[in-house]
Amino acid sequence: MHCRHCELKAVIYMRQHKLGVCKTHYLEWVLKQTQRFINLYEMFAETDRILVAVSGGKDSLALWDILQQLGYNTTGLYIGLGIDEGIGYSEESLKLSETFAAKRGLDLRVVAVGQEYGATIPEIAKTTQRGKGKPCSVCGLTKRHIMNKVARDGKFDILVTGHNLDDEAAVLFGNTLNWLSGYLLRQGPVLEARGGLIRKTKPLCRFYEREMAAYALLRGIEYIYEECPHAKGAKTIYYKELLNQLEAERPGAKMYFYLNFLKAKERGLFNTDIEAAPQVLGTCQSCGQPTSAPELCSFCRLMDNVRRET
Ligand code: Q46
Ligand code: ZN
Ligand code: ZN
Repeated sequence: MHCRHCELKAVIYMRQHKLGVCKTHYLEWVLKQTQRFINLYEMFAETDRILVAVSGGKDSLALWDILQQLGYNTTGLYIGLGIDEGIGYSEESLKLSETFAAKRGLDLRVVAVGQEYGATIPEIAKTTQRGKGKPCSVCGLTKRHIMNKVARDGKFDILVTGHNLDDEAAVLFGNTLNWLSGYLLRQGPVLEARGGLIRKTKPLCRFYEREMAAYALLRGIEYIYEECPHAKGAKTIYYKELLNQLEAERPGAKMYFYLNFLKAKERGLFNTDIEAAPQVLGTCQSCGQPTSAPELCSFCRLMDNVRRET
């Protein structure tokens, strides 16, 4: 098959767009599309200072690469979780993130949870009730806490993450299956700042996962292929598989599922007056970050627990 725009062979065919393109036109298409989404959802401005959450995976590194090419002012943030599990997951992903930043002369901030807070994610998980089973809930809580802290301390305007369409569709599927209206209301390409929580956006939310894998490959980005070992068996992975089956039968199903959800939200399908009423946020007496709890935020309560148990 030939590229739609030139005589060269197409390197990728996107069934949902009925579009096949060569390497040059694909890379150009990704940049243009990302800029279009940034404008469409009013994600950020040229002058904004952007903090990019990077994990060493294809999506976050591709996102950083795209934003740099588009000329945005970016700084990376890598959070060292201390997850090894025989494959040296954290060590390897840090190395790849550092190499990526060094090659492009970009600024990467690294926060190692173990050094900063005296216990790694698996250690925190072991010592707390919350960590029974998978460490994912303490991991998620810790990452959100650190991302917000670094963004606030560094006076960044916005935090961006590399979530792609497959991620968003899977989360949407889970939220819809359970009709979690609060989560449904908060899901979208932009999460506005409120009460000390930094504004967040997902510039890749309309790209399929395979499109980002192709982008990373064609740009020669070295990323960690392995998923975090704790991702195995996660519900979102199961939902992704189900959605992929649907997509195989009906190209574009994933994309329309997500886009039509965004349209429905815009039209006020959900009762935003009741559901979206922002929780009143107070300030944590220990770390100064926003919290809906009376004294300490959930991260500080978690770390208090860890200190008591160790
Ligand atoms: S939450 Fe769980 Fe992920 Fe943390 S422990 Fe690994 S799988 S990294 S997105
Ligand atoms: Zn071409
Ligand atoms: Zn706190």
